[in-house]
Amino acid sequence: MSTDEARAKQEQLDPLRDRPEDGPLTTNFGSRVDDTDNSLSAGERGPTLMEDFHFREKVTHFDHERIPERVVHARGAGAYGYFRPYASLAEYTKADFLQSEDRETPVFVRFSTVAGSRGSADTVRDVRGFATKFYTREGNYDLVGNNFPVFFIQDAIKFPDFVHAVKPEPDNEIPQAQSAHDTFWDFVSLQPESMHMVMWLMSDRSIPRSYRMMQGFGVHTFRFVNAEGRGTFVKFHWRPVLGTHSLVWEEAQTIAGKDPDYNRRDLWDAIERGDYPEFELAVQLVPEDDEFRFDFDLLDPTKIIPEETVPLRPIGKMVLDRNPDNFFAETEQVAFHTAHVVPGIDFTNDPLLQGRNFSYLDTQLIRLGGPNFEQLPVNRPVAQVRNNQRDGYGQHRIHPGKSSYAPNSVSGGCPVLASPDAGAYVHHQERVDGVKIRKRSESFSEHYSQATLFWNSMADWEKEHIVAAYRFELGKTTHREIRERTVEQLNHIDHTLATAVAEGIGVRPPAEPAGRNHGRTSPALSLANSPTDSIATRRIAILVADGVAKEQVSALRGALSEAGAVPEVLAPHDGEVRAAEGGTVGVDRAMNTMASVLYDAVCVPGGADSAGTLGEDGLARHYVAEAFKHGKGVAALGEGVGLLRGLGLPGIRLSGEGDGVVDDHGVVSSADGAAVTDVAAAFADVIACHRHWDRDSDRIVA
Ligand code: HDE
Repeated sequence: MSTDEARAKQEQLDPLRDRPEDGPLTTNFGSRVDDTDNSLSAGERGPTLMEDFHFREKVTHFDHERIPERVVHARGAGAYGYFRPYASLAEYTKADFLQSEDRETPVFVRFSTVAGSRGSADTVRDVRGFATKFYTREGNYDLVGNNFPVFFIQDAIKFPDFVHAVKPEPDNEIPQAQSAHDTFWDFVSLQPESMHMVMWLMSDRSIPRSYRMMQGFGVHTFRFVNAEGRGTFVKFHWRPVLGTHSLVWEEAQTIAGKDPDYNRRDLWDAIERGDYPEFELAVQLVPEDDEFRFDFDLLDPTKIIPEETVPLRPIGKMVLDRNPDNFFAETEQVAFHTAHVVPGIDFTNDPLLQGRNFSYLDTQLIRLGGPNFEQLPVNRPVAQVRNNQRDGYGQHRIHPGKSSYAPNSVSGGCPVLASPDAGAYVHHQERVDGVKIRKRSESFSEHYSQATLFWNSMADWEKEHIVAAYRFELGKTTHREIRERTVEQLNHIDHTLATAVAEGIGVRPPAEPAGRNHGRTSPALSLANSPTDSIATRRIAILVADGVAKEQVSALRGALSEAGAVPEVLAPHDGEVRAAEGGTVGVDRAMNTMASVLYDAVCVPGGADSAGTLGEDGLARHYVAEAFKHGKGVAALGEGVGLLRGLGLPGIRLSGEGDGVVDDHGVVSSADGAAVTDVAAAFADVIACHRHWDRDSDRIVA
């Protein structure tokens, strides 16, 4: 962190950190303890005594350690950091933290999955939460977003139904953290407003490679308000500096078993290494006069404003540079609330947002045990808190004086009210007329055109993945009518999509389209258009065995590290292997403790003995074949090329002797004479592309 302001939150937390080395073991009331292994008993073999206060306190506290997990977004990972605007946004908002490029605001971010329990796997097909708490000088501002820009439903009153449908089924609590089951598809197939969001869910966006490589969206249209009281509609976007990248479905499923903490670990490790995740905050601004200029309602949270219609305006950058000290105290107890706003940021009448403004406070009361959760260290604002709210479980504040009401005279009227000029929050004045009515606005009634826009904007490989995802998920449903109804819905989005899905799930394809595809696209929606210019923080497995060409390993390692990647040497066993040139090469990890799916790319250096041993080793062959199957960068040098040949990678040309460096569909191979630096450069290029989808990888058995 660079400024005092950015450090304000950590300075507040510092005195609260209890370190075990600071003194001897004590009870919770401070009495020192000389034995914590044996309970006090009547005789060595006798019963435990009630008067053993240490035993009772220790066990009672343990008995009460658990709190309810979040009803949604139960599994998450958090980090601290800071946010800094690029320039003043005073023209649009008076929010203090957006007034100057010199202002750094501390933040805490929690990323999450939605459907699974606290202990579920990270890489399930799901939406990801992206919730940011800005500890501003005017109080906490929470931007509680997701990695998709739209939502499943338009009105918060349907949220309990939606969540009941996606959660494990109530009779047997199966399946965990999956939407691939009857109740989810039953609900969404009866719910055309879900169709757009479900397209996102079936796309690779729902299996991010990393929390550091996914976008975040505020989803709703919010409102900026400037010092003159002028409102401007605003949509918030977080854009990862490393680009937006995803796993493939088979890989995600394997990772769920090999490393269920994959995304959590990735975030933690990156911050520990000093590879601080960075996200740019961008906004789409719409003048209030333009509220009705779109062919959808700005208040409808199942719609995006295409970036091509209203361009993104980058307004600042967030850097996450500190892991929490204690998962429970910080990541579990952090309490976000959409109604935590600061002057200059206001709501709109989006019915989903309006309902969220109720739900988030309500849920914290049960989850964190009462109304004083805002006093928990991670939730405490750096701004001063002063009011007449009193008592309740876990009250940490001591409020001297006689009055706890307003108006009062016994305390001289204190605490006094603030004026808007002194920073009081004043709700934006918006004229509202209407009859009391339970009715969805007509302007919310069109549900397919943006799902079509999303589909039309996908690259061919993205479309293939989407069709495969629908087939997988619907293939897990047992009610035929659910499958048929979903295909009918898809036919409103695109006929080829509906047909392709129907063919995979044993449903008769629709005879003709339900409507005409409008043909519009939004290139910004495709992952194919995400930046592919960096290999920073990519994990690369270098496979070695006894007799490896040490110089190649060092040169590869050096070049890849130089470019910011994280290469690791893996061998059939831990410790070290013998080098062809004499001496040894250190091993970072034994191959059996890791898996190819945990790396972004795999490389086999030369050395006849090493390549020969690995070529006979099923695990090593599997590493390369699986990486190939998942479209990852693969490289081999010298005799290492033999291992690739042995795998018979379909449709790939490998270099022969004297061929130099060959890059064929992201498989880099080189003969003995080629300079390692050239191989490393070609390898870096193919890794930066993230994945190579034009391979014939379906024929690979990995
Ligand atoms: Fe949430 N949501 N949500 N949600 N949500 C919760 O609050 C809710 C919605 C989001 O890391 C809960 O503290 C309703 C949209 C995130 O702690 C709960 C509706 C978006 C997180 C709740 C929505 C989100 C939550 C559960 C429909 C993206 C995790 C625990 C109207 C813009 C925050 C909690 C964290 C968590 C209610 C829909 C994002 C129950 C009623 C849309 C990132 O209050």
